[in-house]
Parts: sequence; C-alpha cells; structure tokens
Amino acid sequence: MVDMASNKERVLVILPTYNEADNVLALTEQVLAQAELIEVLVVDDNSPDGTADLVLSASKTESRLHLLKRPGKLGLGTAYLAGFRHGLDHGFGRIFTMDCDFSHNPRYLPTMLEAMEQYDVVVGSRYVPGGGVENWPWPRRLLSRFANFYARTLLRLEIRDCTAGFRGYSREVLESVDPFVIRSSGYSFLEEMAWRVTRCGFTMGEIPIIFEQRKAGSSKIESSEIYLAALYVLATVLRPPQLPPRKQSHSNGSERAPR
Ligand SMILES: Nc1nc2c(ncn2[C@@H]2O[C@H](COP(=O)(O)OP(=O)(O)OP(=O)(O)O)[C@@H](O)[C@H]2O)c(=O)[nH]1
Ligand SMILES: [Mg+2]
Repeated sequence: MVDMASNKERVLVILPTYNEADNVLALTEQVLAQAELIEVLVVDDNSPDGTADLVLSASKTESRLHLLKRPGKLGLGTAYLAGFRHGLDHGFGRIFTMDCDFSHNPRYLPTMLEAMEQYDVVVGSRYVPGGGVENWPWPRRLLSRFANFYARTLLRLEIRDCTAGFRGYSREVLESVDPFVIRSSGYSFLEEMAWRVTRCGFTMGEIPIIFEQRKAGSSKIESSEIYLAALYVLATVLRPPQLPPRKQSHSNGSERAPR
C-alpha cells in the first residue's frame, strides 16, 4: 500500500463536467474504487442539469470527492487549468484528467499510475497496439485519425494520440511547462500541452485504452472546435509561444532517475 501521508503519492483525478448528471456519481464511484490514494475533483460549469448539486451532496459522505463550481460554461481547457491549480495548491503528486462520460474507463487508472513511475506524462491512447475506439461511425474515426496525423506531423510529436484527454501528469511537469498561459480550449489545449511537455524535455508514454462511445448525456464539444484546433496547431508552428527553459537533465541526453 502506498503511503497516503506522502504528498508525492497523492493522486487527483479531474473530471470536467457540463450536464453530466447521468454519469457523474457512477463514474466518481468507479474512479475512487481504483485506489485509496485517489481523490476526485469535479470541475463543473454551473450545469443546468444539477450535476454540481449531486456532487456536493455526495461529497458530504465521501471525503475523497471535491467540487469546484464555476459560474458558467467557460470551456474544457480552462476547466483543466482550474483543476491543475487546485491539484498543485493542495499538494497532489500526480494529476489526471478524464472525460466524465465513461469514454475513458476508470479501470485503466492503475496501469496508468504504474506507468508514471517511468514517464512524466502518461496518455490513455487509442492509437497504440491494443488501443482502439468502440462504436464510432467511420467519418468520426477518419476525422480523429486525420486530426492526430496533422497535429503529430506539424508539432513533431512522438505520441500517437495527441488529442486524448485521458492523461496523468506529474506535479513537476505542471509546475514546469507553464500550462496556465494556454488560452485555447478542447482539443487544441491537449495538443499544445503535449507540445509543451515534449519541448520542455519531459517524457510521455502511452497506455492502450479502448475509448467507448458515451452512453448517457450528450456531446458538449462543438464541431467548430475541430477547425479551431487545426488553426491553432498551425499558429503554434508558425509563431511558437514562448516556453520556459528546457529541463536540464533531459536536454543533455542523460537518463532520468526513476521516481
Ligand atoms: N467544466 C466543463 N466541462 C466541459 C466543458 N465542455 C465539455 N466538458 C466536459 O468535458 C468532457 C469531454 O466532453 P465531451 O462532450 O464528452 O466531448 P467529446 O468526448 O469530444 O464528445 P463525445 O465523444 O461526443 O462525448 C465531458 O466530461 C464534458 O462534460 C466545459 O465548457 N466546461
Ligand atoms: Mg465524450
């Protein structure tokens, strides 16, 4: 059993929500069941369906469940950032992000946590051997494949799934890559994070997952987000944002010591 008193080992799973009342409590329960050291932060944007109220009342009897309620729909990217801020301020050692619609199955969390012994960032990936998507119509498969090829090539990323929102970040990464300057939301947020992590000299590893189509509730990401993400990737290549200095021990090619 990992020492719960050690900040380094505490794990926060951020669940951004907008109208996820049909999913949030069942998913939270499954996430918390994966390990004692996991806590959940739901970042809700004042969902009209009462998602936050459900979380608030459940948190009265579940001390590992926390709620951050924002005044209105402010976008997925800023929800991640609010969660990162909370995680860093409260001393968590590893911080995960997951969709709150069962597309990212909590059963992968233990394997991803284990992989964090080896990598600074771990991605639940659809596009490595063993990974995949379930019940997606072919146009959506094609679009996702193309979006990944496009971002991967232009941003010169090594990971195969650049738009995956199921990730675990070490505290050191979030403190070093300056994510709080990222203003984009949705997919482009995830692509820029991958770019920042890699360019700052941190390692990313992929764990295969089967991405399941949501069964309850409806999609919140607008289709315009896809075009915006494509433009944003291009802008990142043409006018790269300023980055913090590259991590020294990585830039000289030396192996990093396992945590
Ligand atoms: N707090 C917050 N959460 C959001 C916002 N937009 C989306 N989300 C949440 O982010 C997660 C991913 O959004 P989805 O609507 O599932 O997007 P998607 O996975 O690309 O689309 P589907 O495959 O159709 O479900 C879900 O948990 C949403 O509830 C937002 O503006 N604010
Ligand atoms: Mg989804």
